Amino acid sequence: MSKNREIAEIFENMADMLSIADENPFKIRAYKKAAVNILELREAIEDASARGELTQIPGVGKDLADKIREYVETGRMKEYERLQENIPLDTVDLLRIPGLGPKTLSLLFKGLGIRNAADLEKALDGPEILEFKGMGPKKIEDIRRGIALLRKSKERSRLGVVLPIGESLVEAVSRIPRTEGAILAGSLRRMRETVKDIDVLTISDNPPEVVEAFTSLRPEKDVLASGGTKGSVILQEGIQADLRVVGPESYGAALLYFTGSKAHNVRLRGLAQKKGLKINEYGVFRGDAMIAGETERGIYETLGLPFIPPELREDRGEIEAAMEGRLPDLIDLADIRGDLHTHTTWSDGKATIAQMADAAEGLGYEYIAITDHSPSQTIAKGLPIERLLEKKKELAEEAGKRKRIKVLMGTEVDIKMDGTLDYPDEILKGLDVVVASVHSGFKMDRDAMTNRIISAIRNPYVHAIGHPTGRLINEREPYDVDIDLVIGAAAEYGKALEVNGSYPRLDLNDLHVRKAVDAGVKIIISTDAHSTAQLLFMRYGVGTARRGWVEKKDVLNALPFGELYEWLKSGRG
Ligand code: DGT
Ligand code: CA
Ligand code: ZN
Repeated sequence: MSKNREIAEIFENMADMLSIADENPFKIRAYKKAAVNILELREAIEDASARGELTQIPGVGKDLADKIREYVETGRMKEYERLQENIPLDTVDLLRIPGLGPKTLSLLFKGLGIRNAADLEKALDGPEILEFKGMGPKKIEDIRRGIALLRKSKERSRLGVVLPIGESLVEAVSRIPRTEGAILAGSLRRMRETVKDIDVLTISDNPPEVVEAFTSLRPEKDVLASGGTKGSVILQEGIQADLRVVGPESYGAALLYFTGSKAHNVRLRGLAQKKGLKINEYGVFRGDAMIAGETERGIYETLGLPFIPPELREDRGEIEAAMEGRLPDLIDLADIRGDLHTHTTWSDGKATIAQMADAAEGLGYEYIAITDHSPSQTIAKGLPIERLLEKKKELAEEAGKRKRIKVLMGTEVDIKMDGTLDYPDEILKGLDVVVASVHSGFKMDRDAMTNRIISAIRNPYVHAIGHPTGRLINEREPYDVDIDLVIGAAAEYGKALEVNGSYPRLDLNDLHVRKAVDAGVKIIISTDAHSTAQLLFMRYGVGTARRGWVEKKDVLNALPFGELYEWLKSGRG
């Protein structure tokens, strides 16, 4: 594993520490810039270091190159450690609290000696805090909520961060000799939006040897427990991973048990009891005789149930639906035929229209809509009308060159504070795909925000509402909105709601999207990709939709192009 990510993170932390210490802004920017460029490096930074070519990385001068080399060679960076003596990482973490910027934190750090969340919480109760600029009762309440969010984020990590780590771990486990069937279980397999740890299950006739190999896969990590059939480690990314090793006869039972959820398992055990059976992580038993255990399907069968997909196993009615033969036929990643919310270099994306179209074609898509930001999004380089028209020309050219994929001209148009849109209707009318989103004024009260979004739904040229609640998992609470009324309006006006698959968003969430499809609302599952790599976020969106009982028929971007196009054109007058 290359150290690129670790080193980039160290530089980001150093930049934050320097800004809390109120140091030279140029120095701070240098660390930040180096961090970004290291993340974008296409090789292991160790290799560049070995060739003595670190200074060829943009933004890396001699001073930073020395620090990188020191870390590559010794696993330490003295300057980083020296900074931490003064400004602990716990203090840097406080920057993640919305509304608490480096300037304020720097003042609190110096003035009140605030070093961590506990210090900050205490200070919020005292009178001195009100003497700091911008601090009033409302701000203090916001910071309190921010602290709670920060604490939660330390316990549970986001799906899109952990799933790739879990998958590479499963791959490593499957290469251990005398093991087969390595698979993810737990909340990761259920595609929960956040997860506490990584649960891996595998088969072997020699569990202790496999456990031993598991705990020494990567030398950097801590081993919490090792022995018998179970190993537990902390990965270098700071996430716990547990491995259980079972015999083939119990694989299905163990997979079912460790996939959970606990609530689902409890219900299954109850059903088994009623049938005079006992079910545990080894199998299903009648008296002493084991009657199932090898496969999950076999176990469900002994209970008189069809196979229940992991994403549904939350005791949210799936058992009843299974008993009555009305489990949903869930949308699959393979059903997705295109992406209807993406960004390019025309606004704040990293890839060009051509590159995004190529990547989408590579995924086997039939269509992609390019939906850059509208003018209000100045930071995201939203397009004024003249630029939008220029883009339209380039897009038409790109679209004309391609036979396999349709490239659609779209926008992610801002819903302004008063509920009007950031482009006039005449402009929207000329676009293939209009996704309307809220990107500002998050603090509006519930009624105003609800009406604001419903106004957008009423606009005849809007197709869908993007990330309808605005939350950022572990970072920002959703804005206050009556989602039931939004869903009602979408149903009434025949508009779609988005499941944004970008893993910090997953918005709508699983519960909301279920309400939406129950109300007959169509869904778009999109990635909001700002680079070609982010087109792969689709699987998180599909996972969330599956948790929300979404079927193929509910999803617009599972339609063949002709039918989608008809839907896009209908009702636009
Ligand atoms: P999380 O919090 O993201 O790790 O969520 P899970 O569901 O992965 O929870 P975890 O890792 O504590 O346990 C994995 C599975 O093991 C869980 O989904 C169900 C099963 N399990 C754990 N503890 C119990 C228990 O006390 N009773 C039952 N029936 N199942 C349990
Ligand atoms: Ca787990
Ligand atoms: Zn957006």
